[in-house]
Amino acid sequence: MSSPLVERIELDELTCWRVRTEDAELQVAQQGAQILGYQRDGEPPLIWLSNQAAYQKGKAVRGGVPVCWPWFGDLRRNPAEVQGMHEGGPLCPAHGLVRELDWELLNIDTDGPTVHMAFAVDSRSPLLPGWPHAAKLRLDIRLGEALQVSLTSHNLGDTPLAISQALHSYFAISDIREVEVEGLDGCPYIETLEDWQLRKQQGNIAFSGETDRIYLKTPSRMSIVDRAWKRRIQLDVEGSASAVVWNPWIDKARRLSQFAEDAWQGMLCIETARVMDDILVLKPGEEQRMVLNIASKPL
Ligand code: TA6
Repeated sequence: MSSPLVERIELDELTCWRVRTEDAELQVAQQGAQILGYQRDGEPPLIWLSNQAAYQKGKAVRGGVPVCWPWFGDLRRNPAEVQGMHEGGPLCPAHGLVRELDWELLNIDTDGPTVHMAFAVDSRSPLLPGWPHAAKLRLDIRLGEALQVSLTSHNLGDTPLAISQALHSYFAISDIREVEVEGLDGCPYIETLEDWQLRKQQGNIAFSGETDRIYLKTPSRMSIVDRAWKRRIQLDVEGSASAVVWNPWIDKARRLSQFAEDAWQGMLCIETARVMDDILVLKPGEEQRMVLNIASKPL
């Protein structure tokens, strides 16, 4: 059994790490503590990364697992408590303020065949524009037989914090027209493409057009069933009861940066989240963790 190898690499403007264990490889960028790639030997990648990805300071890389925090999506579409944390002003980017920041690498350690990396960002340094609150955000990545990603929010201030967040995971699939998402049957969801109407999922999710849904009261396990690649990407979560399911399809794909015209066919976002009626409300001193475990199972 060879011991894991961790090497620091530069991808254009970004400092990254490549982690090699006995049967898998992972790449992570210091910017956003963003997982850029994850692949297990002998199978296609599990995490999708755009073949037009740009590795530039201050610009989110298309693909991987961007961290959306301290709000998800358009701040104006968030619950009032989350909106109220922002003091207004022009800087209000989609998906919050941390995916384009360099996070601090806290440590890299190995435990036998498993590698653990920990990153953190402190909202007081650098100050997050328009969000004047004291909080610490930590991302723990554990690569072993599966990939575990934990996002921990810690309220360091003396007033409550209301946060929406997501691990905006892009998964690699054979063909969006052939895969299904299992596990969300019966869950309510917000259909963001049709006036944010509330609907209810019937059976597995299949895809035949642009899909951008916020699922609520979600279970602890959901899967992408990919028969062509003879695998199930199994997602087990803790500390989350909401998830976003997104594929841009043809027309929106043309409007996305760092996104080839046909890239919509080979990717699917299942985003482990705390959004809408599932936002994070942290009392002073409180911390809460959201955990995503990504496993590949043969079909
Ligand atoms: O999570 C789904 C979504 O909000 C989509 O509406 C789309 O905008 C996607 O995120 C990508 O957002 P980004 O800012 O990374 O281009």
